[in-house]
Amino acid sequence: TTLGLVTTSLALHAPSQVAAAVKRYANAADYQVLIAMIDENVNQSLQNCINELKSQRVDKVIINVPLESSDAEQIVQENDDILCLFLDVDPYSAVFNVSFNPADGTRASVKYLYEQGHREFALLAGPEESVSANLRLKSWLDTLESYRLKPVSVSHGNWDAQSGYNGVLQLLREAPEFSALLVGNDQMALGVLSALHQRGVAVPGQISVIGYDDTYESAFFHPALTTVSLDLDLQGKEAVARLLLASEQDEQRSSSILPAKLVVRSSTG
Ligand code: NPF
Repeated sequence: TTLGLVTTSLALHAPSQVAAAVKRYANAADYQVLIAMIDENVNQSLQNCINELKSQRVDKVIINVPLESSDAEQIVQENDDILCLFLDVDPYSAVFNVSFNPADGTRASVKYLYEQGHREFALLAGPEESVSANLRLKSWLDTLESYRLKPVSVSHGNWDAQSGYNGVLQLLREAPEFSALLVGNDQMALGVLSALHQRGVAVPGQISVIGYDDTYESAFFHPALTTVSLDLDLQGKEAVARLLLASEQDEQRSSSILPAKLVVRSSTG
């Protein structure tokens, strides 16, 4: 009757949207949700969160914390009294997970910009310790390479708007020769749009910007953000459904990879 959710900071739009969906779908199935939020991805504190949930008699938990496959496998091994489903691991890892295809939306973004005539790409990825940020970055690089292109610059933010704001200003200072900017999530893209506006750089006239996530607010940015749309509500729904169906038998733990697709709005041209 009670599900656990361990999540990274709910100050971040994407995880908060997933948490809202998990709660809604769990409640609809007559389950309560206990949320444990951790700020840093330290294995110890993840284990503390799991222990906290166990002490409240939770025996199924959704973990939306970035984990390398080996770390996720270790968590599973060390917690055989609680069933874990992961949301931020490599989709092809062996653990029970519901995650997004990291390649389809990123490929579509690069292809779209290439066909619009762009050849000078800058990349502003999410944090280096994030699994999903790295998978998105790798796919951007692979796709650029398939067009025989190398990015003019690669840098990292920490997912929040301030880091996007600072990140693009640094790009403009250090390697300003780009006409297209791919950003690791929409919240950083919000900061990017703000900084470019302040510097009088036209979007998309001088620089085209593509975000990632398509959170609820992204269509209301100015200009409305072109982005890779993840159905975060569906991720929450699938996670709850699969966790409730799964028993301790392995056969019922089927993972699922959800599609991501490019949504073209007004920040690209
Ligand atoms: C994250 C994770 C933490 C903070 C921001 C984002 N983001 O903006 O995308 O990535 C994704 C996960 O990879 C994805 O599976 C999903 O859980 C989403 C909420 O967070």
